[in-house]
Amino acid sequence: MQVAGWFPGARDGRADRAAPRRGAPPGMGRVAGFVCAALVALGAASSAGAGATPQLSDEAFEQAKFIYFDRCSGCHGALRKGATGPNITDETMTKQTLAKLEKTIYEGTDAGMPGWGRTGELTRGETELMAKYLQMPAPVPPEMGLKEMKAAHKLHVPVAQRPLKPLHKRNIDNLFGFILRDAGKGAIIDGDTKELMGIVDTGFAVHIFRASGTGRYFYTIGRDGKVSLIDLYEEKPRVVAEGRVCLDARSVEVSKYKGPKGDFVDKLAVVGCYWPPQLVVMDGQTLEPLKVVSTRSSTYDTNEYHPEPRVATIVASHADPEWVVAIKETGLIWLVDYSDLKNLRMTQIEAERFLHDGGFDASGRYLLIAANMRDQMVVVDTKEKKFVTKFETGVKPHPGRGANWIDPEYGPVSATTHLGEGLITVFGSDPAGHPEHAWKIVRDEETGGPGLFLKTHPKSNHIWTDATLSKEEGANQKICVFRKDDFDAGANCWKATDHGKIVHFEYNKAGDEVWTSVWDKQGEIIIYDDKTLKEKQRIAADWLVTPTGKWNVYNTVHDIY
Ligand code: DHE
Repeated sequence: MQVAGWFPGARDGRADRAAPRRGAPPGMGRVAGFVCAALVALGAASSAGAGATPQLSDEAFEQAKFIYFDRCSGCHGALRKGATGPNITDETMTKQTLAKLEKTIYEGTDAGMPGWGRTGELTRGETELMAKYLQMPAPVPPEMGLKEMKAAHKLHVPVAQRPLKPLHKRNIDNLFGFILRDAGKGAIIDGDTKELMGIVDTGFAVHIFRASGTGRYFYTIGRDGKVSLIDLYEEKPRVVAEGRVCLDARSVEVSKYKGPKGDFVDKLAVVGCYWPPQLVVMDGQTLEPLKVVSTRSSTYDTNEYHPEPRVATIVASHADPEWVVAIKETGLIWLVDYSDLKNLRMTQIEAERFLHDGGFDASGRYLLIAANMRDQMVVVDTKEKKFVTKFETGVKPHPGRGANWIDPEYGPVSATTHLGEGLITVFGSDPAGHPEHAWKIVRDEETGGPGLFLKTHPKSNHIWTDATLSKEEGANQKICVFRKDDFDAGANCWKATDHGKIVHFEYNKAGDEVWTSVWDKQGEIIIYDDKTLKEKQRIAADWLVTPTGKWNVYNTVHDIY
């Protein structure tokens, strides 16, 4: 089976989201919604029996395969065995009628699945196609090893030819990397002047940016497994190396450790793949692929083999030369020691299924990560390399990297918002100084609706939340902000846009401005004064195609959130 070409639109690793595929009906180029909180009703068996297995032409099958990859596999997995969304293998799906499946796909469910037709993202024809596709056996995507990765690797600028110091006078610490999701591009913006420094080609529906330990480089990972290395020393930021190490991916991280065990800053990078389920270690300066580690193993609780344990969050430990890697389907946290790749050591910590997103507490010692389908937050001690605890918060916690601050009554706390309800939950996160509150919920408040992200900064009195997933009219266009010194007063909410939806926040380096995105085909960036909550600037431009996530160099290097 061919690796290149498995997913149409991702053929050469330079997928152009705006260009419809062969045979793709209009609409395939539109803004993709949040795929995650997904097809729950599809998992429920219906008493209505189904007919014979549907047949599709090769072209229709390819089209359905791509739609599945683009919209569904994030939640249900390439093999459709379920994770954030339920199992939707053909055995389960043929227990339902095509009409029922179409209704669910088109209308969505109360359990959180977007109505793909209702929101205008799938046509009636595409919905019918997908219902049929789900009743057919899931095609198994090909594997990908070092040979294929080496073939896809491109070193555009060898290290020796890169500038020794910045070729501009900008403040690198305050640069922002912005995702232009459906354009398959990333924008670098000067946080001081608000000028666009440049736009670079990244992967299809690029998912996150990470800054290197020195802050000189940004790494990006596309949903198609394309990884790009962007040099911020250049006058116009440019991709100096790129590669393709998976067919489906969401995470990339760098080696950040410097201490008695060595200096690994900017030495290595790692990509976490959804498919094939594996970790890929690369040279941090060239992206040359070095080592592939499969994540296929057994679930932490039932000890059953899982063929598709996907890599969710990866963070670089501050305690040791290790990556902290969340393996979604097995519910394990791996601490992968990158100091000796030939004799790879790893600690496997039993946590919870299905691990998704998270970040550090303020001390940088504890990983706080959501097991969102079990409604739990999990705490792992990266210094002692041990599971600490897990506790229920609300319906499908989703902290992004999270938010840490000092509560006037409870001391250092951390928080999460939720995909399944408009709720922010605050819990103690200082076991040394405030053991009585550690890992216990100390406050909660309503937000503007089910959301994706929250953010704060040590210098700010505010916590910002979105309601991107809310189905209530206009709610996903609002921002709700809480005060640290008066949290119980509830949120101050306002409508920030009359088009698209608000998603994700990031502070500037000084911690006095907050940047957010209007996620729309023709999107915007809104910059707020954090003290007054007044809008300072709104950037609207042709190049702002579906802006989603954004990262400030300094805050990303230092895990400030
Ligand atoms: Fe994300 C982080 C997976 C849908 C925007 N997203 C992450 C991480 C994972 C993940 C594993 C953590 C990476 C890390 O820290 O190493 N996201 C998934 C999915 O599987 C899911 C649910 C479905 C899918 O098919 O992709 C999904 N995510 C979305 C979106 O729809 C969003 C809103 C827009 C998009 O680009 O598709 C989106 N995800 C983000 C952002 C972050 C993220 C902005 C980083 C948050 C941060 O502050 O670091």
